[in-house]
Amino acid sequence: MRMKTFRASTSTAAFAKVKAELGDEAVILSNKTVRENGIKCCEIVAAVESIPSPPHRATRTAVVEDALGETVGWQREWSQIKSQIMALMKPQMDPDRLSPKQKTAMEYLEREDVNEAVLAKIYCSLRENGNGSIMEVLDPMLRAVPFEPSRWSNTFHAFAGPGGAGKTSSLVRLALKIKKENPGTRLCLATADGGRGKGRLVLKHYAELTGLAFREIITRDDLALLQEEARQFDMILVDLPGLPAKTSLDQWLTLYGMKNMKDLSVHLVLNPYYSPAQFNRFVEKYKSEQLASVIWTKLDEACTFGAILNMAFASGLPVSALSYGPGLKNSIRAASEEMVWRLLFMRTLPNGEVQP
Ligand SMILES: Nc1nc2c(ncn2[C@@H]2O[C@H](COP(=O)(O)OP(=O)(O)OP(=O)(O)O)[C@@H](O)[C@H]2O)c(=O)[nH]1
Ligand SMILES: [Mg+2]
Repeated sequence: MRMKTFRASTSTAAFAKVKAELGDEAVILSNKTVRENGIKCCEIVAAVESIPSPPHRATRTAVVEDALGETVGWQREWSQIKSQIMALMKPQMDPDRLSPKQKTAMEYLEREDVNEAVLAKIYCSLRENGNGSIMEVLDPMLRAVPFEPSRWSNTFHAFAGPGGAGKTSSLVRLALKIKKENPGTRLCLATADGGRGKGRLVLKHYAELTGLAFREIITRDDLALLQEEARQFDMILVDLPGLPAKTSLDQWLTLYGMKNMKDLSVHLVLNPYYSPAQFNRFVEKYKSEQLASVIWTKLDEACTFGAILNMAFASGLPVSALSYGPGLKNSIRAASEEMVWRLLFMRTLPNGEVQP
């Protein structure tokens, strides 16, 4: 067995070093916060049975064969099965069997990039409902739980999502909004994004400016300390980093001791204009029992909004907030279902502006 100690400014960075040097088979023996030249950092002791052998197949054909042979075969199979089901369904989905109004609504949703799985579900429900309105069918498919302290009982709220999605901005905007609307709310802003200076500084800056508490989570020790103080706060908003390519949300939560925290809701921050393949990837990467809502950002930069319905259908999660501008002021709203339907059917942002 080979054992080695790794140090880095955050758990994520230290864990990345472990993976790079010892591979996926490495066993973590300890993970703690230590001081190096007076600065807090993360120290991981990891061990591996044997040193992983480097990849040896180097020709282009070999690389392609390896890739086709080993990558998550079941995922590929599943997506093939899904597309076959859709292909079988499509001829059954005869638009002429719908009322003219229903047909127009379906065509509209298709233009808005609502995907085939959702369209098939809507079609089947419309057929079952006879001449019912499309809203009767759509209503149960989408929920909103506004991001307001009274609507969320957990103390810890982590903001997760792809790099640059708008996690830090949404967190700060929602904190400022809550502070303004309910000045008595005891808020704490926490960053687990220590490796990326900017997000941490933004959070610290706004916490200082508005007199909110600010905490830094570098390892699970810091989280444990914050849990001890949690009773002082009504809400602790935690800014997470964009996760490394091969790390899932659950793996990251486990690393930081957040996996089984009962008092934690994770909100997934997304933009509506990622490709369908990326959305599928995100559903896999971020699926977690603690995932509680989706926050949609950069709505002002999108030209279709079907992704919001697609995601609601794929994940079953409610929408909690909508962000629609680059500035801090008047650029986020706690979500309501009406706001989402206005986006989807009228391309109207929550501030009333209509997208071209
Ligand atoms: N137009 C527009 N820009 C936004 C919106 N929300 C965030 N941004 C911008 O998007 C950029 C990235 O936002 P961040 O909040 O730093 O994103 P992040 O997810 O925290 O990024 P990382 O921590 O680096 O992964 C910033 O320039 C924000 O101003 C929005 O609703 N509309
Ligand atoms: Mg950030």
